[in-house]
Amino acid sequence: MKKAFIFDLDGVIVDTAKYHFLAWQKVAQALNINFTHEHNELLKGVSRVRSLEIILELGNVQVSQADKDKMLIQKNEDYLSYLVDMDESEILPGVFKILQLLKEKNQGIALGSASKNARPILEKTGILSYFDTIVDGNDVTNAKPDPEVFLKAAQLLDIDPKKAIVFEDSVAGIQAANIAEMLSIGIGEGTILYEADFVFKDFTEINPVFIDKLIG
Ligand code: B16
Ligand code: MG
Repeated sequence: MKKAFIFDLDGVIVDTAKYHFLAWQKVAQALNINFTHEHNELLKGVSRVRSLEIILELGNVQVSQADKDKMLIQKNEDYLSYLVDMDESEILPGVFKILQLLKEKNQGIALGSASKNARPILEKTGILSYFDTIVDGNDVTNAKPDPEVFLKAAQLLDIDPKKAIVFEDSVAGIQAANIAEMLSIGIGEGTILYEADFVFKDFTEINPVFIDKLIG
Protein backbone atom coordinates (compact mmCIF):
# COMPACT_ATOMS: atom_id res chain seq x y z
CA MET A 1 0.00 0.00 0.00
CA LYS A 2 1.22 3.54 -0.71
CA LYS A 3 1.23 5.79 2.33
CA ALA A 4 2.28 9.43 2.76
CA PHE A 5 5.27 9.90 5.06
CA ILE A 6 5.51 13.56 6.05
CA PHE A 7 8.64 14.87 7.76
CA ASP A 8 9.01 18.06 9.75
CA LEU A 9 12.45 19.66 9.18
CA ASP A 10 13.95 21.37 12.23
CA GLY A 11 14.40 18.86 15.04
CA VAL A 12 13.47 15.88 12.87
CA ILE A 13 15.82 15.90 9.86
CA VAL A 14 18.37 18.46 11.05
CA ASP A 15 19.06 20.21 14.35
CA THR A 16 18.77 23.82 13.23
CA ALA A 17 17.21 24.86 16.57
CA LYS A 18 20.75 25.62 17.80
CA TYR A 19 21.25 28.14 14.95
CA HIS A 20 17.80 29.68 15.46
CA PHE A 21 18.79 30.08 19.14
CA LEU A 22 22.05 31.91 18.36
CA ALA A 23 20.31 34.26 15.94
CA TRP A 24 17.36 34.99 18.28
CA GLN A 25 19.75 35.51 21.16
CA LYS A 26 21.37 38.43 19.31
CA VAL A 27 17.95 40.00 18.77
CA ALA A 28 17.09 39.51 22.45
CA GLN A 29 20.44 40.86 23.66
CA ALA A 30 20.01 44.05 21.64
CA LEU A 31 16.68 44.53 23.44
CA ASN A 32 18.11 43.62 26.85
CA ILE A 33 15.86 40.56 27.07
CA ASN A 34 17.12 37.46 28.85
CA PHE A 35 16.69 34.60 26.35
CA THR A 36 17.66 31.11 27.50
CA HIS A 37 17.73 27.60 25.98
CA GLU A 38 14.53 26.94 27.90
CA HIS A 39 12.85 29.91 26.22
CA ASN A 40 14.09 28.58 22.87
CA GLU A 41 11.90 25.48 23.38
CA LEU A 42 8.87 27.76 23.06
CA LEU A 43 9.91 28.66 19.51
CA LYS A 44 10.12 25.11 18.14
CA GLY A 45 7.76 24.64 15.21
CA VAL A 46 6.61 28.24 15.57
CA SER A 47 6.79 30.72 12.65
CA ARG A 48 9.47 33.42 12.47
CA VAL A 49 6.98 36.26 13.10
CA ARG A 50 5.37 34.48 16.06
CA SER A 51 8.81 33.64 17.48
CA LEU A 52 9.69 37.35 17.61
CA GLU A 53 6.37 38.11 19.28
CA ILE A 54 7.08 35.47 21.94
CA ILE A 55 10.53 36.98 22.64
CA LEU A 56 9.07 40.48 22.94
CA GLU A 57 6.38 39.13 25.29
CA LEU A 58 9.07 37.43 27.42
CA GLY A 59 10.83 40.77 27.89
CA ASN A 60 7.59 42.74 28.11
CA VAL A 61 8.99 44.96 25.38
CA GLN A 62 6.98 46.79 22.73
CA VAL A 63 8.48 47.93 19.43
CA SER A 64 7.08 49.48 16.24
CA GLN A 65 6.14 47.36 13.23
CA ALA A 66 9.05 48.92 11.30
CA ASP A 67 11.49 47.81 13.99
CA LYS A 68 9.94 44.33 14.07
CA ASP A 69 10.45 44.06 10.31
CA LYS A 70 14.10 45.08 10.68
CA MET A 71 14.63 42.51 13.46
CA LEU A 72 13.08 39.75 11.37
CA ILE A 73 15.39 40.54 8.45
CA GLN A 74 18.43 40.77 10.72
CA LYS A 75 17.53 37.49 12.47
CA ASN A 76 17.15 35.62 9.19
CA GLU A 77 20.40 37.00 7.73
CA ASP A 78 22.19 35.95 10.88
CA TYR A 79 20.51 32.51 10.87
CA LEU A 80 21.48 31.97 7.20
CA SER A 81 25.10 32.81 8.00
CA TYR A 82 25.17 29.74 10.30
CA LEU A 83 23.89 27.56 7.45
CA VAL A 84 26.65 28.48 4.98
CA ASP A 85 28.84 25.51 5.88
CA MET A 86 25.99 23.07 6.39
CA ASP A 87 26.42 19.66 4.75
CA GLU A 88 25.13 16.08 5.02
CA SER A 89 26.96 15.55 8.32
CA GLU A 90 24.18 17.60 9.96
CA ILE A 91 21.47 15.08 9.04
CA LEU A 92 20.23 13.60 12.32
CA PRO A 93 21.02 9.92 13.12
CA GLY A 94 18.95 7.31 11.28
CA VAL A 95 17.21 9.76 8.93
CA PHE A 96 19.08 8.68 5.76
CA LYS A 97 18.27 5.02 6.38
CA ILE A 98 14.55 5.69 6.81
CA LEU A 99 14.41 7.86 3.69
CA GLN A 100 16.21 5.16 1.68
CA LEU A 101 13.90 2.46 3.00
CA LEU A 102 10.77 4.46 2.15
CA LYS A 103 12.11 5.16 -1.35
CA GLU A 104 12.83 1.44 -1.90
CA LYS A 105 9.28 0.68 -0.79
CA ASN A 106 7.89 3.28 -3.21
CA GLN A 107 6.18 5.32 -0.49
CA GLY A 108 5.12 8.98 -0.77
CA ILE A 109 7.65 11.27 0.93
CA ALA A 110 6.92 14.90 1.79
CA LEU A 111 8.32 17.73 3.86
CA GLY A 112 5.92 19.64 6.11
CA SER A 113 7.82 22.47 7.78
CA ALA A 114 7.11 25.95 9.16
CA SER A 115 10.50 27.15 7.91
CA LYS A 116 10.84 29.46 4.93
CA ASN A 117 14.42 28.22 4.55
CA ALA A 118 13.55 24.56 4.07
CA ARG A 119 14.65 24.15 0.44
CA PRO A 120 18.22 25.49 0.81
CA ILE A 121 18.65 23.30 3.92
CA LEU A 122 17.55 20.16 2.03
CA GLU A 123 19.83 21.11 -0.88
CA LYS A 124 22.85 21.74 1.32
CA THR A 125 22.41 18.48 3.18
CA GLY A 126 21.97 16.59 -0.12
CA ILE A 127 18.55 15.06 0.54
CA LEU A 128 16.28 17.24 -1.59
CA SER A 129 15.84 14.47 -4.19
CA TYR A 130 14.24 12.12 -1.63
CA PHE A 131 11.18 14.35 -1.37
CA ASP A 132 8.28 13.99 -3.78
CA THR A 133 6.86 17.26 -2.54
CA ILE A 134 7.77 20.09 -0.19
CA VAL A 135 5.35 22.22 1.79
CA ASP A 136 7.06 24.89 3.89
CA GLY A 137 6.47 28.27 5.50
CA ASN A 138 6.19 29.90 2.07
CA ASP A 139 3.20 27.75 1.12
CA VAL A 140 0.85 28.03 4.09
CA THR A 141 -1.12 30.80 5.76
CA ASN A 142 -1.95 28.99 9.02
CA ALA A 143 0.81 27.86 11.37
CA LYS A 144 0.87 24.54 13.28
CA PRO A 145 -1.19 23.38 15.23
CA ASP A 146 -3.36 24.21 12.23
CA PRO A 147 -3.13 21.09 10.02
CA GLU A 148 -2.84 23.07 6.75
CA VAL A 149 0.83 22.22 6.13
CA PHE A 150 0.27 18.45 6.46
CA LEU A 151 -3.07 18.38 4.61
CA LYS A 152 -1.46 20.24 1.72
CA ALA A 153 1.42 17.74 1.66
CA ALA A 154 -0.98 14.77 1.50
CA GLN A 155 -3.00 16.51 -1.19
CA LEU A 156 0.11 17.15 -3.31
CA LEU A 157 1.09 13.49 -2.92
CA ASP A 158 -2.48 12.62 -3.91
CA ILE A 159 -2.83 10.37 -0.84
CA ASP A 160 -5.77 10.31 1.61
CA PRO A 161 -4.77 12.18 4.85
CA LYS A 162 -5.92 9.11 6.81
CA LYS A 163 -3.09 7.22 5.09
CA ALA A 164 -0.49 9.75 6.21
CA ILE A 165 2.18 9.43 8.89
CA VAL A 166 3.81 12.56 10.36
CA PHE A 167 7.22 12.74 12.05
CA GLU A 168 7.36 15.79 14.35
CA ASP A 169 9.46 17.13 17.24
CA SER A 170 7.10 19.91 18.36
CA VAL A 171 3.91 19.73 20.40
CA ALA A 172 2.14 22.05 17.93
CA GLY A 173 3.17 19.76 15.05
CA ILE A 174 1.86 16.63 16.80
CA GLN A 175 -1.42 18.42 17.46
CA ALA A 176 -1.60 19.46 13.79
CA ALA A 177 -1.11 15.84 12.68
CA ASN A 178 -3.76 14.63 15.13
CA ILE A 179 -6.26 17.25 13.94
CA ALA A 180 -5.58 16.13 10.35
CA GLU A 181 -6.39 12.55 11.49
CA MET A 182 -2.92 11.42 10.48
CA LEU A 183 -0.76 9.01 12.48
CA SER A 184 1.54 11.17 14.61
CA ILE A 185 5.05 10.04 15.49
CA GLY A 186 6.95 12.19 17.97
CA ILE A 187 10.72 12.46 17.70
CA GLY A 188 12.00 13.49 21.13
CA GLU A 189 10.81 13.10 24.71
CA GLY A 190 7.66 11.12 25.51
CA THR A 191 6.94 13.35 28.49
CA ILE A 192 6.68 16.36 26.16
CA LEU A 193 5.18 14.69 23.07
CA TYR A 194 2.63 12.55 24.97
CA GLU A 195 -0.16 13.46 22.53
CA ALA A 196 1.62 11.53 19.75
CA ASP A 197 0.52 8.01 18.70
CA PHE A 198 4.14 6.84 19.04
CA VAL A 199 7.30 8.52 20.36
CA PHE A 200 10.93 7.66 19.59
CA LYS A 201 14.06 9.43 20.83
CA ASP A 202 15.44 9.50 17.30
CA PHE A 203 15.23 7.59 14.01
CA THR A 204 17.79 4.99 15.07
CA GLU A 205 15.03 3.61 17.37
CA ILE A 206 12.69 3.05 14.41
CA ASN A 207 13.28 -0.32 12.77
CA PRO A 208 12.22 -1.63 9.31
CA VAL A 209 9.60 -3.94 10.88
CA PHE A 210 7.83 -0.92 12.37
CA ILE A 211 7.93 0.85 9.00
CA ASP A 212 6.46 -2.27 7.32
CA LYS A 213 3.63 -2.24 9.86
CA LEU A 214 2.93 1.41 9.09
CA ILE A 215 2.79 0.65 5.37
CA GLY A 216 0.39 -2.22 6.16
P1 B16 B 1 12.37 30.15 9.39
P2 B16 B 1 10.01 23.19 11.54
C1 B16 B 1 10.42 25.74 12.28
O1 B16 B 1 10.75 24.62 11.50
C2 B16 B 1 11.34 25.85 13.49
O2 B16 B 1 11.13 24.77 14.38
C3 B16 B 1 11.07 27.14 14.21
O3 B16 B 1 11.92 27.29 15.31
C4 B16 B 1 11.28 28.31 13.23
O4 B16 B 1 10.98 29.55 13.84
C5 B16 B 1 10.36 28.10 12.02
O5 B16 B 1 10.63 26.85 11.42
C6 B16 B 1 10.50 29.19 10.97
O6 B16 B 1 11.78 29.09 10.40
O7 B16 B 1 12.77 31.37 10.17
O8 B16 B 1 13.53 29.40 8.77
O9 B16 B 1 11.29 30.46 8.38
O10 B16 B 1 10.33 22.60 12.86
O11 B16 B 1 8.53 23.44 11.30
O12 B16 B 1 10.67 22.47 10.40
MG1 MG C 1 10.39 20.87 14.16
